[in-house]
Amino acid sequence: MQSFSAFSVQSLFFALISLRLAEISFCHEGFCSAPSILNAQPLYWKVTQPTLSPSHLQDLPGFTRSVYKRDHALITPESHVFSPLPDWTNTLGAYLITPSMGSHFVMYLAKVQENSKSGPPPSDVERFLFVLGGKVTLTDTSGLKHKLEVDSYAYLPPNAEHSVQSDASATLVIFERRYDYLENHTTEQIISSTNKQPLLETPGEVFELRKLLPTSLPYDFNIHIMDFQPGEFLNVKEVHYNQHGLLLLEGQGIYRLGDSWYPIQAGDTIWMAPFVPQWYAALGKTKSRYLLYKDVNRNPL
Ligand code: UGY
Ligand code: MN
Repeated sequence: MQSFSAFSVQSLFFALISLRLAEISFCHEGFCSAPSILNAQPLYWKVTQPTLSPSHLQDLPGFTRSVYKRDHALITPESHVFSPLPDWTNTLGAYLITPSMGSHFVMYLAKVQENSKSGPPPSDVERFLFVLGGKVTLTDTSGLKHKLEVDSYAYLPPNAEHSVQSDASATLVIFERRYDYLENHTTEQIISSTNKQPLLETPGEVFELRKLLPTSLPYDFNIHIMDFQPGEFLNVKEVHYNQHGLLLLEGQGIYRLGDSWYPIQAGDTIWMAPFVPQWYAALGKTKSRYLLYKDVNRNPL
């Protein structure tokens, strides 16, 4: 028994030595890299095993999928630039869509931190905020406090005093627009969450649709939540007067904007100017969900 185990240890030792020698002699041929016991991956493995995954390409110096054109923009996460949000405390913001692009609204991400507090929007500006991560407390005009968790949202009419506070980090996406007043109409504060909104009819289309704001006349924009299963796409190749700000919340697919076709994934933002041809097809293995700003209820003249 003893001689057998001595033999096994000896043969294992020789096997290892010969493997190592084989490795070295292979390396002498000039094709192999350093022995794999030192490196997890052979040298230059990315050349021979390229991946087309966009997240992998984010490692490439100078590479971004972001695009900025006259009638549309794609802003992807590796391009986000955060700086302190004016009038807010302990909050960093990244403006993704602003009127300098041609939009009549702003869309920005706000990363609130411990002991943060929002600043008010400019006068006559309405605000819509949606929680993407963490929790915040909204204090409304009447002083009532509302806990907002992921997937909940609030609409604040123009000049409605309010504040958003947090004692931990959270991320919001916010839309603001100078309210387009209509005689004898006013909007009201709305606080709710996506899952409380009913699914709506989408004649001629297959995606699932929820609207987060009332469709009545006073509201000059709405926020749609649209869900597509992989393989589903817009039937209408849309060209319309309305503008859009889009945040892909889940999934991946191909967005057509004008004559360009973009692979997109969760975290991407899109600006669509009036009349830009637009179309989406959901791909991958999980559902796509996007949040979409759309101006409504006003005569374009
Ligand atoms: O309602 C819309 O305009 C929406 N279907 N557009 C879009 O998804 N690009
Ligand atoms: Mn549209």
